Amino acid sequence: MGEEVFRGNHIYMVMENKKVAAILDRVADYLEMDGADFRTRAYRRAAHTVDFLPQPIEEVRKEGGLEKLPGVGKAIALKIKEILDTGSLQYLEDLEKQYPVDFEGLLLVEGVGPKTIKLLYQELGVKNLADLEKEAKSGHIQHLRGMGIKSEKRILKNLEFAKKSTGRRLLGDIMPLALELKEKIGSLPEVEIVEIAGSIRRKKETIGDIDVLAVTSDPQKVMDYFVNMDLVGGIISRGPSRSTIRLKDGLEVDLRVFRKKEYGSALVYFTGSWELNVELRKMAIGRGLKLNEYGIFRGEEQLAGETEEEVFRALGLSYIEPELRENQGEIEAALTGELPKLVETSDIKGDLHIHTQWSDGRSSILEMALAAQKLGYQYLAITDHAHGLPVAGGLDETALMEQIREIDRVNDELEGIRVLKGVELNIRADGTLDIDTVVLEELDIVLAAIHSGVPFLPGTLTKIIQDTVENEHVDILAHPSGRKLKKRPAYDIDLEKVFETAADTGTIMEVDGQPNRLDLSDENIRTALKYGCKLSLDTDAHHPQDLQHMELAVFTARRGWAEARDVVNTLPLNKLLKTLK
Ligand code: DGT
Ligand code: CA
Ligand code: CA
Repeated sequence: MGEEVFRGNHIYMVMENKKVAAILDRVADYLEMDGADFRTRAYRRAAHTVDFLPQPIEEVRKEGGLEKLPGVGKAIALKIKEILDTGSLQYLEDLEKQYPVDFEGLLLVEGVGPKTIKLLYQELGVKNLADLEKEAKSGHIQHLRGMGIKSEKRILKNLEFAKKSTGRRLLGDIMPLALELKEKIGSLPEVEIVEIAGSIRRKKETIGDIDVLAVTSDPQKVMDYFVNMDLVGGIISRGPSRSTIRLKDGLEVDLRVFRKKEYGSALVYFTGSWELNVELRKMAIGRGLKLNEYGIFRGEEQLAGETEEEVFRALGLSYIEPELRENQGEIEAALTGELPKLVETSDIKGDLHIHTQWSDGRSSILEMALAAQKLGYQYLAITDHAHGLPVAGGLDETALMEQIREIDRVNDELEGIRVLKGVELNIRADGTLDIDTVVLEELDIVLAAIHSGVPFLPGTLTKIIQDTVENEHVDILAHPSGRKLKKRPAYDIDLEKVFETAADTGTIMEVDGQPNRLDLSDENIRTALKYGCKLSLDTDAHHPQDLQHMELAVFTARRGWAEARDVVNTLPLNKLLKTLK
């Protein structure tokens, strides 16, 4: 199963596409300083298209296809060509000169967007996180137009959070890059085996660095290749069996080479976690053995080492999936044969949280349905935002009824997949939902969620969520904790109380697979399952390509010890419909 990540056709020229996308996105950030308008949206849309392109952007350009890409017109196509030719964009450099601020850093702070950055720069000269902290602490921000004591306090709190997570990257962002590296190194004829280890293999939500293991007949040649790849920004160390490089975007990559008979023990060791390694080593010592990255030894004799299975077996353990290797009970379960049979991507039969152009998505209902069909799904639920969420252009009752009729038409057109009628309700500060129950009764599925910007009274949130979960129309609580990775912690909710109510009422807890959400978290999932909750693994897709994020939801669920039977969207359509309220 460790190899599951590397399945699929992810092998694109991630770096170059990402770079172009990042530049276009940054232009959008600058334009948004004066408020979002059609230009901002055009650059955002183009950036998104390039980011998800299934082939190198250079290739598209050679085929003369730039202007045919969704969201890319003449003007932006010219800008893309300039980036491909020169590696930068004059237009962006001019904007940067006008506002010399650390956008990247400042945007990490939840509640600080381009407009606020402009205000802070013009009024207080804030250029970076350090300036921001200084001005917030000395109480200057509360006096700015549109700000107050509350927003100043919130900035300070979110700033602390952002500072803590700097340096780590999102699994969803790094995974494609790791795959590309694996592909590159694996393409050398001298390389017999190559694998990504470390936190990426354990599918941790954030990643410190990339750890690569290889078995090769010619370490020298492989190391040569590794430190000279075009992605490399600098060499930190270089040796015959281990080298460390820094990629151009700052991320570090370790490559270690081993002999084939050591590979399994090396993989166990460098997959970690550290905490698990310590326990395994103790177990070995308890049996009069020695365990390290080269194998399990009795005296000088290697008893096991070539495969992970034989290393675990030598310690009396059954195979432990990488996602479970956190020393949180998996050793005990492996000793007694009680490890869970973890849910897999191939178990998933549909996606229950999808947005379209009807609210803030980018594609039509039909486009999303066809994309879901390509993944082999039996169903998908269209769950656009309801109108209580003004930023997302949500639907009112009339629009929702119209969408229901449109879904009927789409279903008539399609065969082999069913589009379910749904909505993502917004939970208001008084606990009410933003669509009339008469209309809710017309739907197959109802999601409810809290969204940022709703002014809940302190201490009321847990009760409001519990009431929502009890609501006879609400099937799924979407992204229950409300966290945004690297941006903001979970809302102040007693999730255990929510799980208890959810288990009682049969309300499903979502695992939202957006790369910056992964909400519920692995830890929350384990707790929810202990309470007897069911899960729904969703993507919250706003674009057909986002449907790929199902993998991230599955990884997170696996880290939470979830089995297929815990997950409602592993059910075939008829059984799923019976499970919904
Ligand atoms: P990261 O990179 O912070 O996301 O987390 P990891 O788990 O990938 O950590 P990393 O890259 O420092 O090391 C990879 C694995 O190698 C780690 O999970 C455990 C193992 N490891 C490395 N050095 C040691 C060590 O000195 N002792 C033990 N017990 N394990 C080690
Ligand atoms: Ca690592
Ligand atoms: Ca490392």
